[in-house]
Amino acid sequence: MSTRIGIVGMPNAGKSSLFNALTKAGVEAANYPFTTIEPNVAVVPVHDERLEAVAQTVGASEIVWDTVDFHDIAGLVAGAHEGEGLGNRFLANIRETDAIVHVVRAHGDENVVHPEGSVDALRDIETIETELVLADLEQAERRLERVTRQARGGERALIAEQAWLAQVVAELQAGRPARGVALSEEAPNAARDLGSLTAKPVLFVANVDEGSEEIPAAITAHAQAQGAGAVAVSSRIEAELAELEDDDAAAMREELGVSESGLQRVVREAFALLRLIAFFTAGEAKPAQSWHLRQGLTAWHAAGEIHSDIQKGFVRAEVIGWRELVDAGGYAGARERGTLRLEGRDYTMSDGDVITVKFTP
Ligand SMILES: Nc1nc2c(ncn2[C@@H]2O[C@H](COP(=O)(O)OP(=O)(O)O)[C@@H](O)[C@H]2O)c(=O)[nH]1
Ligand SMILES: [Mg+2]
Repeated sequence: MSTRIGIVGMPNAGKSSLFNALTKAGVEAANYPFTTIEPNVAVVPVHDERLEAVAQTVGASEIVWDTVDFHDIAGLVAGAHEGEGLGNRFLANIRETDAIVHVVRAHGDENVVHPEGSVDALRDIETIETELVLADLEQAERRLERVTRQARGGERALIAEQAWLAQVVAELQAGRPARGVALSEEAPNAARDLGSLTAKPVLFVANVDEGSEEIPAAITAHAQAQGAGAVAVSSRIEAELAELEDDDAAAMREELGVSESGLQRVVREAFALLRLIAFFTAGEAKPAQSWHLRQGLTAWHAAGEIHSDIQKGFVRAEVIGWRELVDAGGYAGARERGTLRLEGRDYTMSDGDVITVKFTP
């Protein structure tokens, strides 16, 4: 399943500009496997040079990139948890995402109105975080009430969940995010069932002045204190660059002193945050494809990413690192060299593995 990321931030922070740049990147890239795009969902292919090398080596018919869905979530203002503005709908939208990108205004363009009248990154971050905490608190209190009632029956898992929820409520009441409360071993699904917003990984995107790539120190410090990531981009420039042809965009980047695509940086940092590794499938005259998987998962999980039938019928997997495959000039060469390995379902996947799953249909 593709990874889902919600973009949040104050009004006018630059969310939609970032989103438009992402959308444009998605539409322009060849071979992206989804055809229906909701107006506030950008499907962004995750470019990976390793797959290009693999595809060429094995003579693949085409390349199909794995994608990330970015959701532009409008309407987060102070009071959103009480349903101000589009509040509640917006909150329901981010509950379903895997991670949050928090866009923070850090550029000083006076032509862009700030809802609070001045640019202050930390104040803005705290406004948004407070809304998320309050929304979670409401949800956690409601769930605690319900689970407390259910736990009267004496079931151990429910008693454990009740205790865990009480801790979460206390943490949120103190104004702190839910991710600070350790998961409960006796109630392993409690966190998933609560679906708290403040337990999701966060990437701060500092929307900086054109030509700058520096993350303001206050944002770096705040991100570090939370175990969150941070990158700097200029949303407006990225949106403008996305309108240009590749060559023109590269030339303009050079002129501005902006190195790599800010969008690629956002995608890469988001993936690092989610601890995802990439793996590939590729064969002669077939599409070469990239996929993503949580670090530490197995060949069996990888099979499930590709297709549930392939996972169900899993027999064994042929696995090789992308570099070895390229060095050997293809599968036949790799077999001769003995670098193509047979692995069982419990094999832990590595970043850059190329896998062929043998399965019984
Ligand atoms: N100077 C400058 N203006 C920006 C930048 N990013 C966004 N803006 C402008 O700020 C305004 C609000 O941006 P938008 O992306 O719609 O914000 P949203 O409300 O968070 O979706 C628009 O007029 C944008 O053109 C930026 O990096 N630099
Ligand atoms: Mg917007």
